[in-house]
Amino acid sequence: GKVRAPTHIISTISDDRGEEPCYAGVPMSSIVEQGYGVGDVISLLWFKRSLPRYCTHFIEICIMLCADHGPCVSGAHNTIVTARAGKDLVSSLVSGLLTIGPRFGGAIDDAARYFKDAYDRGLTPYEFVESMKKKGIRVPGIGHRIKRGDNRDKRVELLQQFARTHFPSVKYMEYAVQVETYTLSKANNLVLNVDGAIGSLFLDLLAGSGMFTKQEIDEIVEIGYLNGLFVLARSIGLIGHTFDQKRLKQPLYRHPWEDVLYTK
Ligand code: Q5B
Repeated sequence: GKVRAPTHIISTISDDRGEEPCYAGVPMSSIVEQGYGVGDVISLLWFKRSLPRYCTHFIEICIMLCADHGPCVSGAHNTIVTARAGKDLVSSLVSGLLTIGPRFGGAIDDAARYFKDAYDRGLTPYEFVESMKKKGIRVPGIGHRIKRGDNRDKRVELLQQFARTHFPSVKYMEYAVQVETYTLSKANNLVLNVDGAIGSLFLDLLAGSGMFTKQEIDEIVEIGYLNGLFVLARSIGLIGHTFDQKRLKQPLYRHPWEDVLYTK
């Protein structure tokens, strides 16, 4: 029989060999002619399937809501400083992206992991939060530098409204809200933040859409797909901040001495 030389790469998401590129088997002409959006393309390339419209719409809302949050957040600040140092677009973009992590924007996967584990094990919010405290771990998806119990994050409210209207079930989100109620009783800044809202709602999307097996959901949560939403979204804003600084011809940034505590 035929002997196939062993390949060095295995790829399952796209194919560029035919007349037109295909994403998860869907040809580019269908993507364009059938009016697919960026949420559909993410579904095909990340999840290898077409998801229902409410799911792709939710993905697009996440991308739009997280595209930027002003010049003062960690990522934008790094990008602005880098652009003002005369660096190119890619350098300015990645210097901002590199700040995304457990404290800033990159808590979505851990929020999903911890909320899922706590909910599936039937922990009360009290048991969950106090067990995290004992382990010395901050609850991912909870807490914000400027948002408060009396100044909620509008983005979180918008995501919740959309999901309550369109998702078959929002059990993980309702659990996250109960966790927030408990953490807010401890401190006013311990709100459910945008990472926690996306993390818990994506669990509801995965569990409620009927498009994923339990094993697939576990794998998605374990591998950690969801920080990708913030990375992708915030790239839009970081690119915008780079262009803004270049357009404004801003000079090299130097932090003022007065704002540094020099001490021995
Ligand atoms: N405490 C976000 O902290 C922040 C606690 C907590 C238990 C918690 C913190 C945190 C988990 C990670 C997370 C995503 C670092 C945030 C985002 C995107 C963004 C950003 C933007 C955008 C803020 C004061 C006291 C201390 C702490 C306790 C705080 N968080 N306890 N669980 N989660 N959250 N990140 O204000 O007794 O005094 O020692 O790590 O979900 O990144 O807009 O800026 O779109 O760009 O610096 O929205 O919450 O508070 O560190 O002074 O803590 O609260 O242990 O207690 P802060 P700290 P104590 S969304």
